[in-house]
Amino acid sequence: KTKAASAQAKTVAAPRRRASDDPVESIKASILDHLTHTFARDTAGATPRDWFLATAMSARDHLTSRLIKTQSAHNDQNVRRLYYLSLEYLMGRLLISSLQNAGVYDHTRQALEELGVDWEALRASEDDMGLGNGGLGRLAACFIDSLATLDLPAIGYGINYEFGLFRQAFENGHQVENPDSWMIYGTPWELMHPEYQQEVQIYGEVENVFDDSGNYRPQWVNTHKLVGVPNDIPVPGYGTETVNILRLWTSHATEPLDLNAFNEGGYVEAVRNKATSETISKVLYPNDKTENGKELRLVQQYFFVACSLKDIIRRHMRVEGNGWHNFADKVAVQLNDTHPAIAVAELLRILIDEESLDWDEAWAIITKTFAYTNHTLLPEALEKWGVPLYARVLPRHLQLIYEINRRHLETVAAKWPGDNEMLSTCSIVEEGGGKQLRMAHLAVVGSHAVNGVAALHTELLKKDLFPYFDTLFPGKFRNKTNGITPRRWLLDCNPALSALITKTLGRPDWPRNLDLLQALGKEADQPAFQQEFMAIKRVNKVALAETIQELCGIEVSPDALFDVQIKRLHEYKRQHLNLLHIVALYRRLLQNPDLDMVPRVFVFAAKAAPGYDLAKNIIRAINVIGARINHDERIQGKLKVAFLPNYRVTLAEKIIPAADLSEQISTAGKEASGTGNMKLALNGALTIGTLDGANVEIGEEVGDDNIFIFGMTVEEVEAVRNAGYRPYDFYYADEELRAVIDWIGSDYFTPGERHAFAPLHHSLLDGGDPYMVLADFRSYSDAHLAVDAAYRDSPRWAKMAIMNTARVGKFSSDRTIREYAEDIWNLPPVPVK
Ligand code: GLG
Repeated sequence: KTKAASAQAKTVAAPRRRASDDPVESIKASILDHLTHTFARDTAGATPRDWFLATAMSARDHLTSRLIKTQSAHNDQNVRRLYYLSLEYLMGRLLISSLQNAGVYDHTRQALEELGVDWEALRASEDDMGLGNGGLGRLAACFIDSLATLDLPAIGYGINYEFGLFRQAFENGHQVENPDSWMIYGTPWELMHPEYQQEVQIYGEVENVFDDSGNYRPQWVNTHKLVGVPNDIPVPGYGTETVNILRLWTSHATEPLDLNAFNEGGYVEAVRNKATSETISKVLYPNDKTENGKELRLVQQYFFVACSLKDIIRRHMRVEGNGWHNFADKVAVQLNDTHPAIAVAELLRILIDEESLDWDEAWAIITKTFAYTNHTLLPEALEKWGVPLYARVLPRHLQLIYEINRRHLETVAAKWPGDNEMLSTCSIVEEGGGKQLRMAHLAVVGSHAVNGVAALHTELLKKDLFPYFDTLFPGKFRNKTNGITPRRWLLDCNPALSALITKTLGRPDWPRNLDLLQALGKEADQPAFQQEFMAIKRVNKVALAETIQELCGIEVSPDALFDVQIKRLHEYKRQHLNLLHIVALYRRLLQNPDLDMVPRVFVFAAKAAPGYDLAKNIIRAINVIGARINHDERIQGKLKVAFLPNYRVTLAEKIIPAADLSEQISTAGKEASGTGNMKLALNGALTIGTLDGANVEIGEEVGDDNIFIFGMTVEEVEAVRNAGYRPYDFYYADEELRAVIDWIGSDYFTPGERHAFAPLHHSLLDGGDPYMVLADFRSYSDAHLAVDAAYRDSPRWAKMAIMNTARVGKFSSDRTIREYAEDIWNLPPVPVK
């Protein structure tokens, strides 16, 4: 029961809201109004969730009027818009960011306080909107925040999954997955718009029919119809009037009941179509970097692309004077990875089959409209679809893709006459062993711009992934180094540091201009500032220590060095390299209990794809070995290992402000960019990392003195691989490494259970150590000795931490989005008055 419960116990119903000049009073009235009239609760019986829902609705009221203003400004001026197509948006909670961006955060806090509502309980009752797997989905969420903040007319399109990424729990150290039913208590942020529903078709077959002019025309017939209903989430910019939307599609059947089937006597059969259609937006696929070619996934992709394109065309054509002639002037579409790449063929189908444009006209519109972002070089992540599956689900699109490819290969042949190998390398269709469609090739061919997500990644993209495409299409490939929104990842998640920054800079507008943080560099040597900065870090660590106690039952000291690795569990990210180092430290401590080392708390958080056995084995190994270390009194608490369950945006917001050290230890060349690295550095954590992805650029910004770089470079990795990498060479050459691996391979940590970590052990040795963990181990361990030495010198560490915060302004997603807008989208801002 909240304090309000007793204070307001006699209030049965709040009066209808009255306008008030006092913003706090009017927010109070609005919250009470929603509590009573939207949710039918009285203040006495209201739970924290009721208060959350009422507060969210009150916040939404602030946004909807600005949303309407924004949309009419865009419509009236017939502006050019950017449409961001993404199968994932990892939004997290929306309450604080909505209030902050709408500029009513302080007033709302005060209103709730005056109502006697427990703020912490209220905000804890919001479920994360976890409609994404990892970096790709979170990037989309940061981007739409920046688009609105920069007053850019933009709409994000995606799927309104009923179940987001699974909720993770541990049982005996094993990951178990539970469904994420984030919608069951309602979704206060979503505005449903049945009037904008779209009907789309799928399956069926292609028939050739005579058209009016006596020509054969292919027609897509006997299709299955689906309906997409949009749910809009308002996306407010920070410090501006603009409120854009994120439009997420929910799938429905066209007819709730199949009357034919019903008349034949089967009620269940009759409703089945409805159930099948609704399956499409049911659940997010939980794979971060593998595509398993499942039909439902392809159907999801097509469904959301087809609905979105129809909606885009509807919006364009309803303006008088608009037509196909100016479509590409008004419409820019960004494909977030190849997941929406079918859009290239779908727009072609519309233009040719439905609008009767000729091929060249249609193709010109398409290549002016689309641009594609690549997020990874890992071969297992590059989408390919079997031709037979495509023939069944999207038969007309398959024909069109073949024709796109035929024309594309003519260009290839003209460039490299007689070179058949070049044809098969560049083809959209992969031959041999069951034909497959290479979606990345389709996306490159159908777009005017293709970008990588960090400087190094873009270089490798041009050199290794699409070597001939860069020659074939000069200038098409560009870099757009990723960024993160400083609103969520500093202002909202680290209020104490934010207040210190505002005070020190003497201005509050740094969340809109992150380069202003540079001025903090002048304070980095000042003992008083260092103390304030590190005192905030310590308070954040105390809070995280409480969370660790709560979630893991492990007691940790806030005086220890908090060493964190938080990201999806993937072999290439090398959580197992971190584990080898932990076991090495443990062994050193057992051999010498008086070893002088800075006490460390290793914090992990990561989900593994449910079908990814090695990743799950690594989770189990960290949990089980960690538990043994945590309970070993011989090492006097110098080492603690905490694996926090159910990593998600909300947990990241808790961990990041409390981190001292940020582990970014992927094998060079494998992590396209990384974005957690940026969030941690911004909050004053130092990076221990390889020269991979955006780590390279973080190093350039903060300077060599303020980062711990170790391990092989991309070139060295390649050279070692070409020379024939043998993990056993490193195993035999390094006594400590050998002892550590043997120990993990023994049943020491799992008495009575042999070979518990066999998959991990196998991967490191007989499996060939594909990500070269052993080759980088010694250099990693040495880098940690340098970390230890730096941390002992508190003023030096404080200075390094401050320098990180001061110098990472480049990684604001505002900078990234400005670059996309200027270089790829040609998209001017439209201020809303
Ligand atoms: C990818 C990459 C990350 C990248 C992110 C956003 O693996 O390195 O930072 O996209 O571009 N699929 C991903 O998570």
